[in-house]
Amino acid sequence: MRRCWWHGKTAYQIYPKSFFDANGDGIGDLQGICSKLDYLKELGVELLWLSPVYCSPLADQGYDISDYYGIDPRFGTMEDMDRLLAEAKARGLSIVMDLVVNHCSDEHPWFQRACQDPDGPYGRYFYIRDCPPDQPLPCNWRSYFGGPCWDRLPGWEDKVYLHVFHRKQPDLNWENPALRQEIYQMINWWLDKGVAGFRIDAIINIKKHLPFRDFPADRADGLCSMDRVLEQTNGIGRFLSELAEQTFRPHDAFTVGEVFHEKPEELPQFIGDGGYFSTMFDFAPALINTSEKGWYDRRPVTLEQYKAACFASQAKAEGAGFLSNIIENHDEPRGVSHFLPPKGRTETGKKLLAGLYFLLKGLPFLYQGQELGMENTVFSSVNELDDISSLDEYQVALQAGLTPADALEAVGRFSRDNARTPFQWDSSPNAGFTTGTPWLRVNPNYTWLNLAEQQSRPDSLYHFYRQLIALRRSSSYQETLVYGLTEPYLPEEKQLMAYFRRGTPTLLVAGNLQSTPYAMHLPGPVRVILSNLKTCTQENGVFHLAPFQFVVLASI
Ligand code: TEU
Ligand code: CA
Repeated sequence: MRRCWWHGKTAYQIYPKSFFDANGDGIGDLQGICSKLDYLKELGVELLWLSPVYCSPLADQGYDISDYYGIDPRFGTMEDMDRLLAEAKARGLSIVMDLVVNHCSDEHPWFQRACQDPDGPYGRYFYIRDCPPDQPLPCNWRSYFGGPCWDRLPGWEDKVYLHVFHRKQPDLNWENPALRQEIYQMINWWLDKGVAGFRIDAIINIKKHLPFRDFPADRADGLCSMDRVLEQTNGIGRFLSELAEQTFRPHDAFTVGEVFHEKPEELPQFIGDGGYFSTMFDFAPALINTSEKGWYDRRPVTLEQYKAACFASQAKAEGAGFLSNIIENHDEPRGVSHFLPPKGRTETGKKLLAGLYFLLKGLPFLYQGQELGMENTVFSSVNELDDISSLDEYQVALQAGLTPADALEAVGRFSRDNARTPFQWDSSPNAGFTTGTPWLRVNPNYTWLNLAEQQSRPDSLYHFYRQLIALRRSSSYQETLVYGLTEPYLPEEKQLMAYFRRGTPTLLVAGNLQSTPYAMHLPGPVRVILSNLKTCTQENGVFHLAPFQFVVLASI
């Protein structure tokens, strides 16, 4: 594998709306991020991915862009952005922007012009079809946020436009070379400005299955999941290689694709040497136990399943490319609430999960608040849900026959809002996030779960993450932890998740997945490099792992 400047770094996702509010309007902003750069530097992360801060009606929290060249006033100004870039650079931090080019906002001038003149040049920026009200829609695909992915084109009774996400997110027509050039120009403008690269949103959707046609319905609504459609869609490579050639490659930009459902044999084309992207997220753990029926039908995840998913991905990526590892992001429940069994939801268990995912091969990403072990919040009413996806899933659950209370409980476990509650800085009102009223209710546990508390306590999860990040950067272990092969150790042991990272020296990463002790046979004499517990007991070739104990061992 060709070595790249970003391989040894740790990445951190900022969800600007919920990070830090500098002006007291209840919404996090760019000045807020700027004021916390020293904090991030101290944590040790070096690549900062910002969820969208472009001009947007915020129907999908910024993933609906109305001006790609502008900063939304709620987040700040272009001067704030320039300052952030400069201040980050001065600290050796790289800014990675979110690139949302499968769709834009229905308030983008392109779409407004398309509505005025569907047959004109901007009409061809979108997918617009003739469809009188008494005719079936061009196809029966279900939007990711529920309902058909076609809506009436504003101002036209007999025309519809495609939106695979929300109706306020019309899909851009990548078949149109003029649209593609417009996008490349915009990307190069940002790269020339000094951003290090992009996290690329929902990119697998840019190639449509054409001509539009129905797929077998998979729910009573007569619609078909986009996942099924994508499985049968081919030919995205042409767009992605052109995109990389005209933008990323000449800038040596860092790119991480949000790619669900790539075809397995395509991995080297996506992230191998000379691939479309630098890396892409490994969503295998996030997809465990997902159900075609909806969130209400999802069973809890076990750590044993988590282990199997991680090992399968490590094997798949070896020799093919460098994946990015996460336990959560702004679309997922909090990792500690989702992956840990109830008995493991302690600081010890949180450190176990942290260590197990962080030391896998690949680029580790932290999502804001993960370093504190921020947890899912409690929704006491459907009115507390802000996220459009959660509101749709609530309706799906009701339609499946759940009581309102059960529907709320089910949706609450997976709601994207779990990750979007404000960052918990300290125990002052609103967790120190804002002096105003936060746009989304702060998790009430901030009184004890907050950064200030953890900074003051050397054995906190926050300091454990700092150790992990420092370990991966250290001169002694970086080569092993970044490039060493991952080789599962005793994989058939249900209670254990352990793997070697092969190198000089080879390290053994091991965790007890259950609430009972576990005696792990050692491959040879070892010393402890890192542990989530003070006491480490080994005798006669056996390491006695306490419940949820996590260790990193090196041979002696
Ligand atoms: O997500 C793409 C995506 O597939 C998810 O929306 C997923 O289906 C959903 O989260 C399930 O609840 C990206 C962004 O990460 C997400 O925040 C946006 O809403 C979406 O694209 C549209 O831009
Ligand atoms: Ca603000």
